[in-house]
Amino acid sequence: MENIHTIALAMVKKGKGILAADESNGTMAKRLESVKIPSTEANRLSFRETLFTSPKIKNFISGVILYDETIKQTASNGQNIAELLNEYGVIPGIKVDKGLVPLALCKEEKVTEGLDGLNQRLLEYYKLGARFTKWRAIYNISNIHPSKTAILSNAHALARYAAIVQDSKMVPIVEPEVLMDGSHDIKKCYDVTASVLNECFNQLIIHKVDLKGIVLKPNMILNGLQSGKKNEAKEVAEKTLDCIKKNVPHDVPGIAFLSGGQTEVEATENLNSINKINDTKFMFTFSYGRALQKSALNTWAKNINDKKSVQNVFDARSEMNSLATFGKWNLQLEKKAA
Ligand code: 5MM
Repeated sequence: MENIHTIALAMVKKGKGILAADESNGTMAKRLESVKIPSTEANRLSFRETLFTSPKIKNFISGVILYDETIKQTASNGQNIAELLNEYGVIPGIKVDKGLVPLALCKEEKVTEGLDGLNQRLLEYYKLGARFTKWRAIYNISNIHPSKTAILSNAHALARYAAIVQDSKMVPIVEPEVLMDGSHDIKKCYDVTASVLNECFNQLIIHKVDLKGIVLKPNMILNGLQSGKKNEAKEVAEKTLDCIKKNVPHDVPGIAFLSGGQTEVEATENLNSINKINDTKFMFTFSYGRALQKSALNTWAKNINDKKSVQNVFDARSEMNSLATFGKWNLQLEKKAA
C-alpha cells in the first residue's frame, strides 16, 4: 500500500534524486531569457517535456517537482503531465508555496506565504496525480541576519505546511534554504544553518509532523559567494554532515540537497564527498534545479527541436549525480560524460 513512508523512501532511494522543475513563471522567464528564448507557455512546456521524457530518467530521477502551470498542462501525446511522469517511473510532486513576501518589521527578510486554502489546493493536486509537495523558506546571512523573527516565522510556516500536507496523504519536502549570497565564511553558514534546522524540527515536532514521512531539502554548508574563499569538497562534506547529524532527528529518511547557485560539477562533487563519508542512516541525494538543468537548457536553446541532444545532456548530468549518491563519482567519469 502506498503511504507517506513508502513514498518518502522512494523519493530518496539510493541512486536516484529529485528534479526541481518548479520554477514559477517569473523565474522561468529569467532562465529562458538568459538563453534568448521567449518565455511562452508552449516553450516552458516544450523544454520541461523534453526532460521528463528523456530515455534514462527512470534510472536516475525518483521524482519531479512541478509548478502549478505544468501539472495542469497536457503533454504532446495527450497525457496529463503527472500521467506521463508515472509512465516514466517518476513520482510527480508539486510546489505549493505561493512565494516570498517581505517579513513585516524585519528589513530585507522574507517569509513564505501560501497556507490559506492550502488543503483545498492539495485535494486538486492529489487528483491530478501529485504525491509529494514542496515549500521553500529562505534566510539571508549578514551581520544582523537572519533575525530570530525570520527563523521562527519561517519554521512555523514550514511546520504548518508539512502538517497540512501529511493530513492530505502526501509527503512534504521541507526546504529551509540559507542563501549562499554574502561575504560570510563557512563557519557562519554552519552556525546559521544549525539554528535554522534546529528551529524547523522544533516546530515540526510541535505540529505533530510524522518525521518518517518528510524529505528535508537543505542547503550545503558553504562559504558565502562574495567571501572570495574557495569551497573545498572535503570541508563542505565534513561540515554539512556534522551539521545534519547534530540538528536532524534520526527518523527523517532522507536529505535531498538544493544546489543553491553552485555550478553543476560543484553540486555533484560536494554530494559525492558527503556520501563518501556518510556514517549515518540518512540517505543523501539531490533535489537540484539549476544544477540539473543548466547545460540542458543551453543545449536546448541552440536548437529547440533537437530533443535527443538535450536529453543526452540531461541524462548525463543525472547519471553523474546518481553516482554521487553512492560516493562513486569522479572527475574522469565527468570528463567522459561530457
Ligand atoms: C527550481 O527553482 C525553485 C524556485 O523557483 P521560484 O523561485 O520561481 O519559486 C526552487 O525552489 C528550487 O526548487 C530550489 O531552490 C532548488 O533549486 P536550485 O537551483 O537551488 O537547486
